[in-house]
Formats: sequence, structure tokens, C-alpha cells
Amino acid sequence: MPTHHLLPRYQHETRIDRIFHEAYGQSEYVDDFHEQLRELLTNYGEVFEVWFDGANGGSGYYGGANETRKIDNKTYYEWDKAEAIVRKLQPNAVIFSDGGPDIRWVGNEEGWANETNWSIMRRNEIHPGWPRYVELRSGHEDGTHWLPAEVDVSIRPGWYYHASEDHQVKTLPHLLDIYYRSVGRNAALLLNLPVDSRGLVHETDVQQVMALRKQLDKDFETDLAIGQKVFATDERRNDVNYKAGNVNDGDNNTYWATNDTVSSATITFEFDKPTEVNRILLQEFIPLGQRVKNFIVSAEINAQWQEIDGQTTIGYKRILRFNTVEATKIRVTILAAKGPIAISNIEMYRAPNLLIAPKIQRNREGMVSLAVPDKNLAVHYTLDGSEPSSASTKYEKPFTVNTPTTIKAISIDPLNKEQTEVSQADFDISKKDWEIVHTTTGNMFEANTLIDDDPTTFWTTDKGVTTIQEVVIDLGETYALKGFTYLPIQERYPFGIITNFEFYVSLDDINWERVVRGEFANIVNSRLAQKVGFNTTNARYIKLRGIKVTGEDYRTSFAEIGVITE
Ligand SMILES: [Ca+2]
Ligand SMILES: [Ca+2]
Repeated sequence: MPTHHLLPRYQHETRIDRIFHEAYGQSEYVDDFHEQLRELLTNYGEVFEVWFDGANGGSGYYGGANETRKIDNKTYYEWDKAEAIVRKLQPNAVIFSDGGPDIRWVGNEEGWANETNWSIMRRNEIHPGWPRYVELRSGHEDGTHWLPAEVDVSIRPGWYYHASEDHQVKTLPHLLDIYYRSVGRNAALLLNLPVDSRGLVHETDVQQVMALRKQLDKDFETDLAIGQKVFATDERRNDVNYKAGNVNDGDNNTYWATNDTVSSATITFEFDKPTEVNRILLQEFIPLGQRVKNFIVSAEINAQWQEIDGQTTIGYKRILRFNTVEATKIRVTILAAKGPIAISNIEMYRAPNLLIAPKIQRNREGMVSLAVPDKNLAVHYTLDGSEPSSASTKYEKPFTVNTPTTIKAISIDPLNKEQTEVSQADFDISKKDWEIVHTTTGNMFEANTLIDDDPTTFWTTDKGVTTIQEVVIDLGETYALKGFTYLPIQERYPFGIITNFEFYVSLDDINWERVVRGEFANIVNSRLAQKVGFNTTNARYIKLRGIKVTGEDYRTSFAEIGVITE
């Protein structure tokens, strides 16, 4: 077990997670807290990190009492005692919190550090629950203590397992962005994999984390800098121990350094032939601290120098991603540093295109886009249900689909002709002419969010209204309908999901016929679009009634309503 969540988190998943110790707020709780820490650090082998959250009470169930409790987060936990327990029992473990004392929270749980990221901070200003936590994202250039950042983020929307989030595990492009924005910005990455009710990491999470590993292996397969000729404008005392060639010798213990008075210098790599590059990885020699404040990277392309990127800090590790260039030389210019420059390692890579199947989306106006994260990919699609290939229509720009259509699409890497599995979307009529004509409560003028074909937007009726709530939609013209769809709210903390429904149709918004009633059996655990069929009926108006909804405040929520036409 790498980390121990000794305190409840800031944001809790469900009420059941908000059950706290009955003595929380009193000194007995702190004694128990220290004893629990002692027990955890004694009986479970070697621990390399002890993780203190910034949680400080708040509202919850304290031994059955549902109330709000507040403590003084600077003094209540007696941090000096807690630290002494860790140092004694696990002397090699690092202690994590907002202010360390060894490693720091990065100031968000989204998976990124700032591009400027100092591993030092004015640590004495910081305590767990520190209100100026946004400064944790960049560190302090004038920091007094070594306090590197750890980026903690979950592969799911939350820290614990919920079956209802099985379709919300982070995608490979998202996980790659997290890697490059954490590890690539001088931070460590803690990626949370929740354990499900079987005691296992869910198959989807396993698949995604393995996909990340596989892609990183591809991205960093061959270091193109190693063994190439390298020159620097300054080398410390012209001593071979500090020579430029120490940056590409594959040894982290050797480094290039400049003379004491030199805090800006250029190091240039000369390739033996024009070489494609799209990643550069830089590392300072950290035993001597973090020094670089400002640097630029340039490439010589067809005998012309071109700036590729300009950045601030480097630190233990900095990775830059940029569009592929075919360079004869690459130059790193350190513009400013806190003292003489000390760089242990510079690596360069030509990462392959990120081959991901297209994401098919349609907006309310019926405009379909086929999105891929890597613009070098070719996307091909069909509209007749047939399997797409490189001979199918090539996607150039969004196109209109207003009638029932099955779209199938693939991505192809033009370099090696590899292709993805097929993505498929089954669209019915578009919602461009639809109008909300009636809602029982709630702001009707905002109700377009339930017919905007965007799964992330939702609309809700008013709180606390115990009568049955309904929405009436004008489809703009009469269609032969054979079913409807309901997408529940996709929010992290969902509410008002319809579990029992009635669905009505009308030709004139006066005479209504109920065509189906029923239950969305597993909707709370599986928040996918629900499809319900009925005998084909001509209708221009539709009405969905939420007979029973989840939650305690009687709101009824809708992410999307759709129809199935004949
Ligand atoms: Ca080296
Ligand atoms: Ca919506």
C-alpha cells in the first residue's frame, strides 16, 4: 500500500463516506489519530509515502450526530507529534500534505502542475488546509525549503469506485495530457486506481492504465540525442567532469556545468543527418538544487534557425511536446538561472502519432464532427452502415446529418497505415427545429440544455415540488415515432434521475396519448442513454413525466431527451 488516507477528503463521494469519528474536534480524537498512524506504520511493511489530506471536519455524521464541526487546522492535529511518529517508524517515507514537510500537494486534483514549477517553497507559511493553495501549483522562486510537488488525480471522476462511473474512466489522450502536465512539468504523479466491490481494479481502469504505459513506451522508445555531437558556449574551468557531453551520456550522475559567473549559456546538438524530433526532455542536476529560470529551444531546419518553444523552469524533469520538425541541429539556450547552470540530461524523441479512433459528435444544428487528438491522422467514414476503410470518404470538416443515420469512422496513421477499431454513432433526426413548449416548474428558458445533443449539459425542475414533473417538446413537424431516449444527468453528484416514467405523444398539444410507462431498471448504476420502444405513432409533440426520481429534494433532471423515428 503506497499511501494511507488517514483523514477524510475535502470532497466526499456520498453520505456514507461522511461518517466521522464521534470525538472529532476533541483531544481524544487526536490521540486516536496518532495511535492509528502508529499502527499503520508498524504492521504493514515498508511505507514510502505518508499522505495527509487537508480535510478539517465540516458537515457530516460524527458517531451518529449529523452536524458541522470546525477545528484549528494549524494546531489541532499536533503535527509535530505525527511527524515524529513517521520519522521513528518509517525513516525512509516522505510526508505529503499542503506544506509537506517533504513533498507538497500541487493545488488541484485535476492532474496538472503549472509550467513554471519550482521545487522550493517558503514552507513556514504553509499548513494543511492553506487558503493560498493556488501557489502550490508553481512553488516559490524564493522558496526556503525543498518541497517538490506531487500531482494526485484519479483515473475516475472520484477517489472511490462507483459502478455508475464505469463509462467515465479517463481516456488515453486525457491520461497522456496528465502525464505531460505533471511528470513533464517537474512533478511526481500519483494516479489513483480505485478498488471495486470485488477488491479488484476494474477491467476498464486496467485497460486504460496499460494503454498509457504502452503509449509512453512508444513516445520514449529511442533517445535520438544520445551519442550525437554536442557543444556548449561555456564549460566549467574547461574541466571534462563538467563538459557538454555529460548531458547525453545516459548517466544521471554526470552533468554539464558553467563557470561560477555564467548563468546564461547555449548548448547545441548536431545530428549526423536531418532527424525528426517532437519531444525534448531536460533534467537539472538536482543534488545541486533547481536553478534555471528561463530557456528557449530552437531547431536548425533547412539551414534556418527556428524557435520551437520558450519556457521558464526545468527542475528535476521537464518534457516539451511540439510539432514534428526535421532538424539538423537542436539548441537549448538558458537565458537566466539562479547561479551557474548544471544540467545532467537532455533527451530527444520522435513520438509516433497518437492513433485513436474518432470521437463522433453532433450538435443541435445537426453538424457532425469526427474528432481525433492528433491532427496528423487521416479520418475516413461511411454513412450507409458499411465498414469504413482508407477508400471511404475522407473527413475534412464538419458536415450535416439531420435524418436517421449510422456513422462509422476510423483513424489511419498515414506514416505506417495502421488503423483503429471502428467508432460508431446512430443518430436519429436532429433537434434543430425542436422547442420546449412547457415545463411544470423550473426555468423554461434554460431548458434547451436538454435538447442540445450535449450529454454534459442538463436541466432541472425546481427543488421541493412534490407533484409529478414533466417536459413537453414540439418536434417542429409530425414524425412516425417508435420510441424515445432519456439520458440521465452525468454530473459527479447526480440527482433527480428519473427511475419510473410515463411517455405521451400528441399531434396538437391538446389531445395526448400515453404510449408507454415503465421503469429504467439499472439507471442509477449505469447512467447511459435509456432507449424505450413503443408501437409506432404519428406525433409532433412529446411529453416525458418523471413518476419517481432519485434524491431527497424532489428535483427532476434531464441531460437529454431524444426520439426514435421509423
Ligand atoms: Ca549525464
Ligand atoms: Ca444536454
